[in-house]
Amino acid sequence: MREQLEQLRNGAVQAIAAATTVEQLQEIRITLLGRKGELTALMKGLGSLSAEERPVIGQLVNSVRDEIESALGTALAAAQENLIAERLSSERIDISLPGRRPLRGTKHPISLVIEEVSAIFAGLGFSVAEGPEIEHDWYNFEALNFPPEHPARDMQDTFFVENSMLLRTHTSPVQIRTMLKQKPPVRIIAPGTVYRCDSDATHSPMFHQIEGLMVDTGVTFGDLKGILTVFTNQLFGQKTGVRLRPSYFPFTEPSAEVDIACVICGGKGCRVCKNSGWLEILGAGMVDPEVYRHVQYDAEQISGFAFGMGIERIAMLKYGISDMRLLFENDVRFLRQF
Ligand code: 2U9
Repeated sequence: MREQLEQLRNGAVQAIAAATTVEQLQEIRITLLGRKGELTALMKGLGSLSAEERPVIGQLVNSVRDEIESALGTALAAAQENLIAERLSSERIDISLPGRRPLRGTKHPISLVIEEVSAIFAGLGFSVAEGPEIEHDWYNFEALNFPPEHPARDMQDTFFVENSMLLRTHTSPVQIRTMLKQKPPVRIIAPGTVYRCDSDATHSPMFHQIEGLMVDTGVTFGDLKGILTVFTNQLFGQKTGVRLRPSYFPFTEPSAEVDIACVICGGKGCRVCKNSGWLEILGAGMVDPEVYRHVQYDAEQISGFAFGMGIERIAMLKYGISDMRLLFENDVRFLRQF
C-alpha cells in the first residue's frame, strides 16, 4: 500500500508538471482525487489493514492528498495566469495605430469648371437656373427663333423622343422657362448636360454647356463685352487678351464669337490654336427681339445679352487635356489628378 501510494504521488507530480492547460489540470484532479479517483480507491483499502498499520498509512494518504492538492493549486494558478497573459497579448488593440483612411473620390474636371464658372458669375450678380433635359420642341427651338426648316432641327443634330419631345440640344430652354416665370431684371447662368446626334474624336453625343442671360433696361453690347472680359480674365488670368468677331445665331442679333489669346503659346501661334494665336471659347450676342416676343417681354422697354460655352473645351484648355474622350471614360487614374 505504501508503495502504491508512493507510485501514485510520483505519477501525479509528473502529470501535473506536464499539464499546460486549466482543463488538463482539472482532468488530473478528477482522475486522482474524484469520487471514483485513484486515491479514493486506495483509501477504500484502509479497512483491510491491521490496527497498527492503519493510522500510519492513513496519515500517508492524507499527506499524499495534501501534496497533490497543493501541486494542483499552484499549477492551476500558473495556467490561469498564462491564459490571461495569452489573451491580453493576442487580443491587444494598439490604439496608437493610425485609422484606415476611407478612399476619397475627386471631383470630375467638368464639375470643377461648372463650380468655378458659377462662382465667377455669382460675383457678378448671376444666379444658377436649371431645367429638364427632355424638352418640348417649342422651348428648344420655336421660342429661340429657329425657323421650322432650320438645319439644327434636322435628325443629324437632334435626338427626338416622341410627340415633339426631344433631348435638349443646348441649355437655352432654361432661359426661356426663366423669362416665362419671371419679369426683368434677369441675371442667370444655366449649366447642364446637352445632347446632339454627333459622335467622333472631337464630338460627344452628350456634352455640357454653360449659358448665361442678362436682361434689364438699358443693357448694351458694351455690357456684354465688359462682363465677358471680366469672366475670361478671372478664369484664365488677368492678362489674357480677348477679342470679339462677328457671327450669327438665330437667337441673338448682333452676334459674336469670343476668342482669348492662346493659353498655350500666349498668342505666338502653336498647334492648339492652329497658329492663329487665338482660341474660340464663347458665343454671345444681344437677345433677338423675336425671342422676347415668345416670352411676352417688351423689346421696346428692355434689352439684354446672352452667351454660351462648351464646358469640355474650357476644361481641356484649363487643365491641358489633349483628348476629349478622357473626360467621358471616367478612368480613376485620370480623374485622381484634379
Ligand atoms: C436665350 C437667348 C439667347 C445663348 C448663346 C451661344 C451664343 C453659343 C455655343 C458655344 C459652344 C454652344 O456649346 S456650344 O456649341 N453657344 O455660341 N449661345 S449665344 O443664347 C441665348 C440663349 C437663350 C433665351
